[in-house]
Amino acid sequence: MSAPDVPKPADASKPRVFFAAALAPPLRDDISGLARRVARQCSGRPVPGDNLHLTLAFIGAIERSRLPAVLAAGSAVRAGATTIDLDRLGGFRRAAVAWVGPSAPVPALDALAADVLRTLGEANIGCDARAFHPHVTIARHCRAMPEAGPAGPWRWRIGEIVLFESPAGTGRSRYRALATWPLGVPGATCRTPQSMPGARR
Ligand code: 2AM
Repeated sequence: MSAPDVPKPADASKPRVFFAAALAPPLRDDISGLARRVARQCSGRPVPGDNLHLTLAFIGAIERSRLPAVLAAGSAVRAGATTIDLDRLGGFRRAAVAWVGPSAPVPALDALAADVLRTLGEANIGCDARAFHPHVTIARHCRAMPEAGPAGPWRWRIGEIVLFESPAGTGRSRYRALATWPLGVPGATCRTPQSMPGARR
């Protein structure tokens, strides 16, 4: 995969970025419905459909000058597409969030996250080193935790990865996709909003 032009982030100084797999319709609509139900039960706030994702590597605030290296790292990911089952509902009490995720380890998903970490490491880009616990956060600011247990299952084919910018400050803001790479297509160029049809420059 080759490195693309660098898109301009909303905050030009220090964008806060992470690599993730993003939910797309129609699955996104199903999980949005679940998010609304769970948020109601937990007295929390549902995550907007556009924001539903599974984080693969959280980089955090980074100098704008480092973005080309982050994009090159995304282009160096070699892992292929994978399919997972979202079949468990749970919560992280300390973070006051509810999530849906796979009930058992998915080696191909672990390998994808490890591959992203590898390319970031090779580019000397630091990121959150906590163990990988794959989950899609569906509700935030939960005053109660959801009853943990089986959910769905919803089958999800993860065919691409996205570099997102998370606007700092407001908890209600939408993430912005800076670039997207198809998985398992060696040599593929990433798509950026600038190169997408109808995108504004
Ligand atoms: P969460 O969904 O469990 O809150 C953007 O913040 C995304 O990166 C979220 O999916 C968040 O996980 C994840 N993330 C991982 N490590 C993070 C960190 N140290 N700080 C903020 N978000 C983090």
